[in-house]
Amino acid sequence: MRVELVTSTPGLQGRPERILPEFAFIGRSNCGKSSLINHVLQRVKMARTSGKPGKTRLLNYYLVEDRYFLVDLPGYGYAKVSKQQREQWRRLFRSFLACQERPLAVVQLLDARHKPSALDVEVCGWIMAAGHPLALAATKIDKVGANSRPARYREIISTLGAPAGTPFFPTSAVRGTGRREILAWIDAMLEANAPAADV
Ligand SMILES: Nc1nc2c(ncn2[C@@H]2O[C@H](COP(=O)(O)OP(=O)(O)OP(=O)(O)O)[C@@H](O)[C@H]2O)c(=O)[nH]1
Ligand SMILES: [Mg+2]
Repeated sequence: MRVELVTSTPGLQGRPERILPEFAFIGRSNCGKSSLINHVLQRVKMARTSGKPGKTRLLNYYLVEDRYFLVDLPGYGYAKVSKQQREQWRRLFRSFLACQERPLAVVQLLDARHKPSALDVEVCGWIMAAGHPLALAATKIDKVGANSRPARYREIISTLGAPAGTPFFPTSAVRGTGRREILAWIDAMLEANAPAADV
């Protein structure tokens, strides 16, 4: 798989000039976005990960197969940031979603161990309201016993209020689960021209 980190930028003005379909990975701080991106791209340390929340501070654009961008976004909901930083994140993410010139689909990641937070629910609402294709990924499923998983997945979907049929991927970057399914979804979206722009 040909992958290249093309841009790391704190704001929207630094996004790549090239317009290609974008698949953004979004979720709480520490939920495993960067790890899942590394797993999907089959790179050990392409996206930087950390045991401490708040690692990814920039929008990182990975060009994949010269065909689309995977975008690693800073996580939300990290308690130790100032109100001002929180507000900044909110503005950044909302304008990221509002931009209609770039075809965008969003994968929202949720730690399989926890019930989605109020902020997860709010963010999911923004994505749906913006009209972008949405998929959900439960992360770190290796940390949940196989018997409890179906109930956790149901809780995630019902708490978020995601519409029936929303693609849902159980994933584990540690065990290597979910890569094939996510890549198949991305391929299907590209073939259907689904991340569409309004221009
Ligand atoms: N057991 C397990 N741990 C994981 C998995 N994915 C990520 N982790 C761990 O969770 C922590 C956070 O992972 P990151 O990928 O840095 O999380 P992130 O969502 O990018 O975090 P921010 O950039 O801070 O928003 C790290 O300690 C990872 O090793 C997984 O599938 N299973
Ligand atoms: Mg990260």
